[in-house]
Amino acid sequence: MSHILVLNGPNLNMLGIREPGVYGTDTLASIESRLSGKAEQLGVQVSFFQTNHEGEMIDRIHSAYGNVDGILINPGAWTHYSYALRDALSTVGLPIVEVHMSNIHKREAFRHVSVISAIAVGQIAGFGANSYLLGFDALASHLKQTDPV
Ligand code: CA2
Repeated sequence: MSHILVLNGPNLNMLGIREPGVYGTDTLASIESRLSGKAEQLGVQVSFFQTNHEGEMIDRIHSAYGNVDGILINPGAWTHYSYALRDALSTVGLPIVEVHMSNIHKREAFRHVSVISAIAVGQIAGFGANSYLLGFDALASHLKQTDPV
């Protein structure tokens, strides 16, 4: 059974609590519970982690090495500038799917750049909470294609 680690970066613990106009009314806990349902449907194991601390995120990614098959990540604002996060993701060599609730390409110019995309299988942005479910589906089917047993 494939194991997917779902990572969320800074401020995403505030989902559904502040700025519902930009990021919707779903809380991170409700998104994680929908992902757990999807994982069960697909026969995939799932683990979750959120932090506001870059070093903690990097440590979690290092400990994923050898223990999970793929990573679904919303890196939050780190997306746009964290070479340390990109290096950590690249170092573990796992398939990565990058997700964003908002369409970062139609927001401020600084959000148009992702330093993560180049090391990801792909990016999904702009579908609100559904970006996570679409990204999870995409990663699960990518893992199935690369390891059909
Ligand atoms: O659209 C996304 O998912 C983002 O990754 C969200 C990040 C933002 O910096 C990226 O450019 C795009 C921000 C997450 C902040 O989340 C909040 C949630 C509720 C209230 C305030 C912030």
